[in-house]
Amino acid sequence: MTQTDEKLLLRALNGETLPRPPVWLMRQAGRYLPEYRKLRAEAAGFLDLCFTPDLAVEITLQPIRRYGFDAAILFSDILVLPHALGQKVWFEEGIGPRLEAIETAEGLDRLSKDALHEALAPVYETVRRLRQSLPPQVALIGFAGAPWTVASYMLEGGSSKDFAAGKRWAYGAPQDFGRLIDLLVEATGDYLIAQIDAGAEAVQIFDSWAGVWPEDAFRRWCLEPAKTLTARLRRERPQVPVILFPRGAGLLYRDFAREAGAQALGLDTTVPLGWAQAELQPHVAVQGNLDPIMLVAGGQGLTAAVDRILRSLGQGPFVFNLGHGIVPQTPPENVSRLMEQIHAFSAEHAG
Ligand code: 1CP
Repeated sequence: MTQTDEKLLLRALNGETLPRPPVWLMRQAGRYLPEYRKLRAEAAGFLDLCFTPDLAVEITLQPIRRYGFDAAILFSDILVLPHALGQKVWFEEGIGPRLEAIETAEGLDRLSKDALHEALAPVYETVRRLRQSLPPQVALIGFAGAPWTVASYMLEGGSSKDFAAGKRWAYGAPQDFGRLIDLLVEATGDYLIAQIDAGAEAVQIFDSWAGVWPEDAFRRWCLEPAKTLTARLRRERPQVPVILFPRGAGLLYRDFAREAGAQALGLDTTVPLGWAQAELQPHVAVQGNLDPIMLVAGGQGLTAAVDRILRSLGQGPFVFNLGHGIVPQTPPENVSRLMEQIHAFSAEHAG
């Protein structure tokens, strides 16, 4: 394939500045779409959606059909990994993810990678089918949670406001906590490589809760694992770009850009655009960072915010996205307006 035939997402991730940036949205499949809610209501449970390739493929394709995004992200969840390591995981209506919390070092010993690929085989099948059914210009993104973010759910037993369980392990029993992080680095690498072999063309690693640590702990539990994982992916599957999303990293985004070794960084909503242009884009492609609530509010505020992002980050290698996942209250027509605006920007800049 000549470079100009290559998919827009892959060109941007590989460092090209494009007249019109590729666009996809984190959590682009999901509860803001009526067609998702319909399938969800008919399914036995959320994990069944993730582990039934017919349903997972259909849900992945729904936002592609409706909006024409430049990339599809595999429909699954970061918590299928603890499930595949042998931890009990379920989703409670109205509450969210629940896990049988690991409370002792012996609890860690019961986790095992032995049945990983067997448990995740339906996810790989979904990836294979997606590669066959996506339109030729649409890139397929595989994903996993970063070790710390996944560990936080494993130790808390679900979502958390203060991450006290994970932090107590990290500060009070760093060796045991390190053992869990090491296991997750390995298992996540195995999992992403299998997604790539099934057809994923880029991978994103979500460290949604990276922003809760002091600097030294951040380096040890977020930056170091990201480096190890990225180095393995670049060594073993060098053709596939890696996007890291250390949400809330603040000034330490700079260290991620210089040290982590990924092709791209996902920026959260708080990262200043001028700073990202000056400090991050010389090192990596960037992705982001519209406030998801701006997409709910819509109107002129949305138009102005999108324009600012396009005019600043668009001057370097850039993928348009949100600064965190799309929220269920998002009016679907606001996403249509966003797409029109990005495509119009492209027409203006091509001429
Ligand atoms: O009730 C429902 O229908 C389930 C809602 C839902 C959906 C649609 C959950 C439960 N997960 C998902 C899909 C999902 N999760 C995707 C699909 C692909 C896409 O279209 O983008 C992805 C990439 C994720 C990743 C994920 N899950 C993250 C990282 C990204 C982020 O948003 O920070 C996290 C932290 C999770 C855990 C999780 N799973 C589900 C929920 C509601 C949560 C978050 C809970 C919390 O805030 O702690």
